[in-house]
Amino acid sequence: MAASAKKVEKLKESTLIWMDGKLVPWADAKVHVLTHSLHYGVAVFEGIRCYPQPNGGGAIFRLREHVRRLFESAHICLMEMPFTKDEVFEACKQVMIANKMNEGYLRPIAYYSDGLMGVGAVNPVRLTIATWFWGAYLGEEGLKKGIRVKISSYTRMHMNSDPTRAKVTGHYLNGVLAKREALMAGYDEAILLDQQGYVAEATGENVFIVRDGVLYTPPVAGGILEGITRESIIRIARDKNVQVEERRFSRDYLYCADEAFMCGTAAEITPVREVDDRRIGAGEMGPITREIQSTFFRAVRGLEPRYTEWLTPIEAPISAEARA
Ligand code: PPE
Repeated sequence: MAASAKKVEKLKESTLIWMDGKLVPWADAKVHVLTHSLHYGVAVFEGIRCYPQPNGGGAIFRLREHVRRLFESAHICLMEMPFTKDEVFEACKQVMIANKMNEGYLRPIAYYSDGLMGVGAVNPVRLTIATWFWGAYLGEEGLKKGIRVKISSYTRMHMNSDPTRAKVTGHYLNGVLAKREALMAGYDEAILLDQQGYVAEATGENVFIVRDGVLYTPPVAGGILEGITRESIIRIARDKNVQVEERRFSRDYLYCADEAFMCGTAAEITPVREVDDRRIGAGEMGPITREIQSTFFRAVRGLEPRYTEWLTPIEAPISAEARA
């Protein structure tokens, strides 16, 4: 069965959702049907992962950077956030603690609530933070063996039509159409080209390729989302003395890569074994991808001292004496 079929499972609910400063039961976290953002697609959001740590607690990966990007997305969309960055930072931790979870995916979303209708209406902004358990986004098998990808017939939107730097719900029409097209054609994921025809990104991931030992990824200036996982990978690779170049490349260059992978908070680091029915490298996870993926998974789980600055513990670490 295609890896895509596994994704239609029910969401693994948590108990409480943070809504405008209060924790409410999952089933009560509702909005009005005339919520402005539902009609016009202007809501800014983040996807953040919390991973279990060696002390039994959990830690949120690169929380500061995610909160910063949430506020930048709001700034780009002229949306006034009703809470400060510090409050959102603390609220994300609080959601994990309140749900007694040390592992999960956090989804903060700020949106225009109901009140007035019309494109020009500016309703009060509301903020919600939910969490649920999300396993391997592109399938466990995909994570180990790699996925099959299709270059989409949809083009990534131009940064002057939609500010691609912002993580806005409305952008995801482009992603949803590309993803569904790819799934219906029997692939696991789509890669979109930019307005000039160069590789941009996938529907929820940034793209990397390896050729002759060098890592290449499209530059942020090309109108992609500046992924936080992407940035972490660049740092991990350079720390391993792997050369990284942010450079545009075409789809045929991608076909001829030695290795390819995609990365994102949800997808983590997922190897690509085939693009448009062309085998990439040996058709399995390549050695550089494996090395980076393994360091990344150790880093998020608190096993790489060099990267502990990326982790925000959700509660005070339990000392060895206290655990004994
Ligand atoms: N590009 C896009 C278009 C994108 O949506 C994501 C994240 C990335 C790149 C990678 O960004 P980062 O998570 O900072 O490394 N996609 C989120 C949404 C997935 C979903 O289905 O919802 C995510 O991974 O959380």
